[in-house]
Amino acid sequence: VEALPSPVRSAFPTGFVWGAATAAYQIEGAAAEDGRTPSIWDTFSRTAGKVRNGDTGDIAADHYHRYREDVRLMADLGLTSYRFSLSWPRIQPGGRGPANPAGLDFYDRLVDELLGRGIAPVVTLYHWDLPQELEDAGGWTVRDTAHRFAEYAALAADRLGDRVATWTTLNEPWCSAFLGYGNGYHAPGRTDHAAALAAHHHLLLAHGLGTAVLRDRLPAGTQVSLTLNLAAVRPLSTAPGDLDAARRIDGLANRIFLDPVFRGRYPEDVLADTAHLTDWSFVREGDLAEISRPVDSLGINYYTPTVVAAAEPADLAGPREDGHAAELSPWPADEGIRFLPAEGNRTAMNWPVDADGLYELLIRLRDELPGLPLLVTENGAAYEDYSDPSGAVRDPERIAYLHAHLDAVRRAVAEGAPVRGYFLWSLLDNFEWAYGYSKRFGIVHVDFASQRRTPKESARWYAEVIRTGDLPPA
Ligand code: PNW
Repeated sequence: VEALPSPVRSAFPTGFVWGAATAAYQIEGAAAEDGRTPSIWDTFSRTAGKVRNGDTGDIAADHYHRYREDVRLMADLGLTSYRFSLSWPRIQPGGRGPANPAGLDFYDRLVDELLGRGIAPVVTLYHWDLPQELEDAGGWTVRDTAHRFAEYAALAADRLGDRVATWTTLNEPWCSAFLGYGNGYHAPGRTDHAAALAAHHHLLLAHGLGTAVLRDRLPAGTQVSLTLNLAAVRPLSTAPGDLDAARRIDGLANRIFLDPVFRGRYPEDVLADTAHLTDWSFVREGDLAEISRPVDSLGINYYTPTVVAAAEPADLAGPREDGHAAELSPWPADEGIRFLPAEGNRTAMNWPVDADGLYELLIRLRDELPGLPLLVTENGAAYEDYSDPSGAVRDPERIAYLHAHLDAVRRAVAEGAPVRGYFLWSLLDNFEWAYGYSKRFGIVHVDFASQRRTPKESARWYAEVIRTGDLPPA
């Protein structure tokens, strides 16, 4: 580190939001309590072979019963904000009809607990737990689901809008559409790239309709946002084939969201690249006006960059040499594209650590969406479980990961990227989707047998960053 030119060192701006993030299905448990009905993740996790070790979110980190203790942990960390999601089937069982008061009561108590400790709630309406009944009626592949979402948004806003100042419609619609309906790695587990593109559009429509509802019902000044897992796409080389692969994946990861939301149109090249899968007739007159309603900020989740190249002729030639069937791709229309790991150490997810990707993304957004406030709504890493019998949990790799990424944020801020805050993923070890409890992203260790919480060394490190508003010397 000493040998490198020293980066611009400036503390984070005053008022910088220091947060941590979670999602309902990953931490709450209480899957069948107080009127909650199953979501697609309950169904999916009960389907053999979909989630590692057959894990489910039935109990998870039992946050539904332990939220007071968890908010106390947040206060000990010095968090100024907490990003969490609402469980749609808890608030509106079955995804239709009136609100379930008992479900809303839980979030009401949680919000009050947070505010009582000076922590600002940042609410995500949809972090992947679609009511199963709506999936049975077609899920995100049908247009009606977007209207159902707007109705659900109204129920949540009416109950919590007087105290929640920041709302996010969707978390990572890329995952909902392309992992949920494309390769089926996530719920509902469908494998149909044309359906994934329809789902993509209806998710964006839900964002637009939901934004309208929130604007209508929430007090003036309430912030409405959307969180995307944009990709820091890099071509392997400057060879024309590699550059074209990067253009195509940039289209399917980034511009397929940014263009409709911020410019009111779908990118022509993406429409052309996917024309053999769908004619996009699910896009109706007026949809793009709905989708491009102004938002107050953009949330970005970042973990690792995406390196792409043109496939080598051998890759296209038929069965793989190792005899295994090629894995299904989440990407519609990625024929002829190879995905390569970036350089760098790997986390327990096998995701290479590369903080420059976050810097590149923030600088790009600074340039392409001038003036739009940005929030890093997720960033963090899974590592092995280092808990030891003495109770200490040392996680030096996580500290190094966070240090590098916060430094990337700081560099981008110093160069004018309007980043207003950072939410670490995650507060607690939790249900890591298809990986179940086998991957731990928390800065607080959870013993899933006893539900005992133990702050890891990274939690103390983060608390110190928050306290000083600066990074310690590496
Ligand atoms: C995000 N991928 O998920 C989610 O928002 C979190 O709920 C999750 O726990 C976190 O990142 C860590 O995984 C992703 O395969 C899951 O590209 C999978 C992918 C991306 C994001």
